[in-house]
Amino acid sequence: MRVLVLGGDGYLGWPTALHLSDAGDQVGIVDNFLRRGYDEEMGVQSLVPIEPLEVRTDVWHAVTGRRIETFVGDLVDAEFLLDVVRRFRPDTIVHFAEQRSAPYSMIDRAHAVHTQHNNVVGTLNLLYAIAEVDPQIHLVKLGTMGEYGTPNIDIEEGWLDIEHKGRRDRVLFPKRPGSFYHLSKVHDSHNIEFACRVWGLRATDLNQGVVYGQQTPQTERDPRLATRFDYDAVFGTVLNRFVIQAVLGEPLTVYGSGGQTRGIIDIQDTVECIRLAAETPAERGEFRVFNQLTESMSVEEMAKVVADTFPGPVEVHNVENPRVEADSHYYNVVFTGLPSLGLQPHLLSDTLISSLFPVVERHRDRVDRAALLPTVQWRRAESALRG
Ligand code: NAD
Ligand code: USQ
Repeated sequence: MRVLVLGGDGYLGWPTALHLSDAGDQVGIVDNFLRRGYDEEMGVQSLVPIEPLEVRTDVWHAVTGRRIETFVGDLVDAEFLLDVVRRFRPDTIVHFAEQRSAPYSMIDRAHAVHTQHNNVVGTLNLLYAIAEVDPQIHLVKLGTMGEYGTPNIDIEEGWLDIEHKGRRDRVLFPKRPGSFYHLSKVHDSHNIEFACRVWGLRATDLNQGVVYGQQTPQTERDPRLATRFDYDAVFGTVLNRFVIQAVLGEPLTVYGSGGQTRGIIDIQDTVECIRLAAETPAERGEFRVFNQLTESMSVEEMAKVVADTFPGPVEVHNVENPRVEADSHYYNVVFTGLPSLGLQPHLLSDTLISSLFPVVERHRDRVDRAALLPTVQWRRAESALRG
């Protein structure tokens, strides 16, 4: 297959590009290095040093003999994107290229507008490019479990069969997300479903849970192939942060009571899910949704697994929750689509010991401890309104 990976310089896009290239696909990467720019804006850096994209692809070629073509530019630039899709002629486009931090989207108006403009307009441009160049192209889009929020009913895979006043229908699952970032994914999902229904495009929306981990069999082949690993309170995700806090002897920062439950997934399973979804495309006109997670756990339970697995003392602190989210709720997610395609999940406790603690130990001197503390408050807009 010819696969174009949008956002292929990022945390998940880079190891996915390598995984697909290793599986024999012809891979191209599109990225505008927006994520590297956020590091400068926030004054932080990846825990694990990362090479520039051209060095990464050169090393991959040296190690495997396989080439990955790169296209540097912005999805918000419709002409650029159309030109890339025309030139590369992909069978599949995997779309990771979005601003993906919930706290970043909640900093202020400018960051909320940037997030939704970058994400929604980029995806809309992509839908038009696919429709114009070749509607057969299969779009594999990274959505997020946070689109659903925490409803008091089971979370189905994207669609819900309902009965109302004696009539039945199948509707998109109702969404109640928790940040302007998560909302941007909801808007994307609606736009993609519309393009499938009206133009006959084919798409798989992967509602992925929180990812943890840093290594895949491909990135381990050379240190210069490493993917980024974020730990700061804006871009660091919960488990990656807890691991770093444990190794440094800092308390694990459980927000609120820690009862909030989330789907989680190992980075090695993420890249495999993408391969599975790409190799068994949706039908023409189909908007297919998979929930992409392997375990569900409350934040408190995540802290406990990290503390119990770490070979040393670990303190857990309940800090005031900077977010507005339910911390005591029902959570039961259906995820049968990806296992039915053959996914064999990794487990959190195994990855902590075999990979995560050692990686963090090696790079612990690069941690800026001040960046661990949460600064972005969800309630800020409300207090500003009150004056
Ligand atoms: P990341 O920020 O590390 O990677 C995103 C990449 O896309 C970056 O390299 C960035 O420069 C690029 N990009 C962003 N906007 C672009 C634009 N307009 N044009 C070109 N390139 C652009 O993020 P990640 O953690 O790798 O996440 C990838 C995707 O997976 C995101 O869509 C995210 O919402 C989704 N996701 C991530 C997680 C997670 O835990 N990391 C969980 C669920 C879903
Ligand atoms: N949390 C803590 N302590 C911390 C950090 C986070 O208790 O130090 C809590 C948060 O309050 C939240 C949960 O952990 O309840 C998850 O937070 P997170 O920052 O790990 O995840 P989130 O903001 O939801 O975003 C991340 C990725 C995003 C992706 C999403 C998947 O940044 O790109 O879409 O995970 S999901 O959560 O399923 O929507």
